[in-house]
Amino acid sequence: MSTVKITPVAYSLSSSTLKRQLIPNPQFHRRNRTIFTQHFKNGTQRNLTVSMSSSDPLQICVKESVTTPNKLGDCPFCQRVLLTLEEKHLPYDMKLVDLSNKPEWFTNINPDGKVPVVKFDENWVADSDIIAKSLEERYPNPPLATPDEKSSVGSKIFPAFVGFIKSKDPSDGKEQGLLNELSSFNDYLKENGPFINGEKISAADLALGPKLYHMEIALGHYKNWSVPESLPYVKSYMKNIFSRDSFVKTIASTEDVIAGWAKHTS
Ligand SMILES: N[C@@H](CCC(=O)N[C@@H](CS)C(=O)NCC(=O)O)C(=O)O
Repeated sequence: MSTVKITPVAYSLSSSTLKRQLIPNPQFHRRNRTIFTQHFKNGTQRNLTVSMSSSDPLQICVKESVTTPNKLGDCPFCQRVLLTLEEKHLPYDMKLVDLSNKPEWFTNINPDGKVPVVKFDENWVADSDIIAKSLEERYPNPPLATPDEKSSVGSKIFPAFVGFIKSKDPSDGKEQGLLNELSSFNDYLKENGPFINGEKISAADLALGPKLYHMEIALGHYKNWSVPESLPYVKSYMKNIFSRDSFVKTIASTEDVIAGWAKHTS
């Protein structure tokens, strides 16, 4: 359960006084702070800041493993958000969701039925892209934002991988499509790496890393395919990201990734 810290007040207030007299002021509701406006009988008013400290765990709903109960599953979008939380050193509570039998409490939170979902203040927010942006805005340190002009680097790799894994016809050009995307990324990293934004990891790497992990495992298993040696910058980028503490802590098992892609290959 999150605790609420009240900072700083010039006088003491009982909790009943707080309930009676403090009205959240939406105009000031931003980042991890809410500013309440206290109204006095004589018509005067005063603002009080109520803040979530960065030690309060954020609630996040993620996919549960399909092979091992009570373990994190194989959703790359969930891992992206978990990586962001880890890299920002933010504590969190994971709620595992069985996506094959979604519980009612979860569909009440998110009628779309998709994970990840994160609770900010009293609202559950869906979609890894929106969540990552919101985390950056609320918890700017350490900064992880990728500059706009670099934020879509590598973004065509995942759709190309999905096209290839679903492909039944070896001559349909899907493998070559993936190789072309990886090759452009290799050239980019050679010039600009080791990460998308240069020396430091950023949001775009945290989005791409889990997708490359799925690509490596699923294509290795279903197509006996791996990233060619001719793309050394991509290979070392993957090794670098997969070996980070944040990645190791939030990684899906090989078995779950293989099980997750099975329906796309039959
Ligand atoms: N665009 C969403 C995609 C999330 C998504 O597709 N999640 C999958 C798991 S990897 C899901 O919840 N699927 C459940 C369903 O569609 O019923 C994001 O970035 O968060």
